[in-house]
Amino acid sequence: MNNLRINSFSEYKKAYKESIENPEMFWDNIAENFLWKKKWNNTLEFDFSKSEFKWFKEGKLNITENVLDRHLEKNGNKTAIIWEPNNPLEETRIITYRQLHAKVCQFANVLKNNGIQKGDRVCIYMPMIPELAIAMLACARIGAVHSIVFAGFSSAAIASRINDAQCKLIVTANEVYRGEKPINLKHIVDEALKDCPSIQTCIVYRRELEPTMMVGGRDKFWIDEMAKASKDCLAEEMDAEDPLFILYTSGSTGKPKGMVHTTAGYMIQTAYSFDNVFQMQPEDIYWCTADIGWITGHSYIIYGPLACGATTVMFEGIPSYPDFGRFWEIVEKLKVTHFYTAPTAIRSLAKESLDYVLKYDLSSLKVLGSVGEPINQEAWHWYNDYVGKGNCPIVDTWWQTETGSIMISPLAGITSTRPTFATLPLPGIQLALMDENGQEIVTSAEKSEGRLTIKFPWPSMARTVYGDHQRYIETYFSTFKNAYFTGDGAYRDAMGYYRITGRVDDVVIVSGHNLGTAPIENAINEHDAVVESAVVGFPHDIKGNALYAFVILYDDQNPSEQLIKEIKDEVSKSIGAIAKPDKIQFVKGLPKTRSGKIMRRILRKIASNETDFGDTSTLLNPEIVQDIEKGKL
Ligand code: 6R9
Repeated sequence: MNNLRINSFSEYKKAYKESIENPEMFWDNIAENFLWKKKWNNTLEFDFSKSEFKWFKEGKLNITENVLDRHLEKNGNKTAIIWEPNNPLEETRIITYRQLHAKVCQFANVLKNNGIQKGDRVCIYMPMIPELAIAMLACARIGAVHSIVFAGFSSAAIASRINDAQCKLIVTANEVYRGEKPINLKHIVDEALKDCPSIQTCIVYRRELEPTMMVGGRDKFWIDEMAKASKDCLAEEMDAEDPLFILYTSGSTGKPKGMVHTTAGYMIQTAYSFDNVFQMQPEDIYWCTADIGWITGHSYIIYGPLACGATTVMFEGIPSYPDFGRFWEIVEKLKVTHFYTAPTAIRSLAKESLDYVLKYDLSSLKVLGSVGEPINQEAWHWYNDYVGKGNCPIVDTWWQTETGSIMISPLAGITSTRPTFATLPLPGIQLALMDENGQEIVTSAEKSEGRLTIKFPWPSMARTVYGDHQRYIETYFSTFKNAYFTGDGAYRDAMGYYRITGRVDDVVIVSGHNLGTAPIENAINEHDAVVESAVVGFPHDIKGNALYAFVILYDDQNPSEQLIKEIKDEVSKSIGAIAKPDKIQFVKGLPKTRSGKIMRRILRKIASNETDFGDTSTLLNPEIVQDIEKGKL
């Protein structure tokens, strides 16, 4: 997409200026680079007070024609996906654009043969195998809305997501290996489907050749269904604003929010940001280590790279298997040029022997990326020195499930970087730092600190919370007038560079995963011995943050190791192992405001070994603070 590419810092500044002065013209020019079935007639229509945003109104298109068909004539034989299995002894799979196109069309017909129509929701619960990409693109081909659930989530978490979106069909796999650990996804799905009346069909990809229990009338094997399906499938004509997918993200209260992304805006901005942030050349090999179950995988393993005709690596395994050199072994073997990972992965590898990195030839690398949480100094320097050998720009990309694509990031090789700073907004992104009174901070001091907001719409923003527009309004557009509130704190230096300091709400980022504390507390409270609990994050060397649970037991209960284990199991069962607290402290009470709200601010300080608790006089029970501190773990 040569018309989209920014090639120098002065071009960046020019593009940024134009995008602010005339956003519609700016995005129009970008949108011209794509394949439309019918052109849009109004670039942007929005109303902050109703939180309604519409981009490229009346435009008609299909995203799969843009990520697949469009490349066939010139680049049909180019590799679209390189798949690297969990087990290094298994073979790498290469899938060209033409092959991917054929498989996507074929699976689209499988979906149709099973009664799926435009607008129906399809749940995908799969390991990192090419069939996951095929299934998601097949949904998009026929206008079905995919809802991908990360294949580390529990049965209960799958069921609540399926029920929220009323999915009609689920695609899964039987047994898979993560490192040495076998995980039977089909069993987890079977358990979930006990409570999911909307599901009519379950399609099972056989990842391992072992017997799989199939439920008659409901379960079908991928291979059998594919054998019956044709490889031709016309792309459904979609409206620019038709939903493309739902992806759940944790909220600070209650159940996860199904963020709804629509077709045209999402496509255009993921492609535009991918193209400019990573600055790929046609022969380059790009690898993002995220899971497709998270937004990073959606936008920057699949849609963004494929829209740009890039070669994207998909990795099934984990960084520590068979040893801590796995990432670097793959970089050497596939000659990866662009490598995009999370600070938590960097920290976990940096604590192991340097030999794991030094052993491999990493000279193919040109650009390194970071995403998911603030990257600390040590991790930044380790990444820069040992992986990039001081030669690869690091793009620290800030964005969210809700933003759909990267909002703040250096452009590789163009924006000068500053360790731990995500640097500058991409063109089209109008940031503002707000103080606690909702006033924009406009100074250009060396350190202006505030809450990060976005004061003008952008094409890839999520349009609503599935089935609950009110929650969308309240969560994102009620804290500040006429601006989207990110939930993050940030500061800006005198050059205008942004550094994200972390969440200011009750979401904790553990190993790069967004976890709401409320659902974890609910899970803990499920245990019969528990009266009440409060969960907060605290800094952790590897995970970035870990979880600390303060738990009140009934009077007749005694703390024990067994009880700690049972409480952790409750959390695993209802959310997933990732949400298990590292520390559980039994307490007599929790610090509460007079209106009964737990003062998490104080608990966060205790968990982080801080001693200055600020003003505790507004508490209902100030004496409890000392008590908790004494028993701190
Ligand atoms: C893409 C993704 C969003 C939250 C976000 C922020 C944190 C993401 C970051 C970062 C500092 C970065 N975050 N990237 N913080 N620097 N480069 O991670 O989406 O899972 O929705 O998480 O992650 O706190 O608000 P999501």
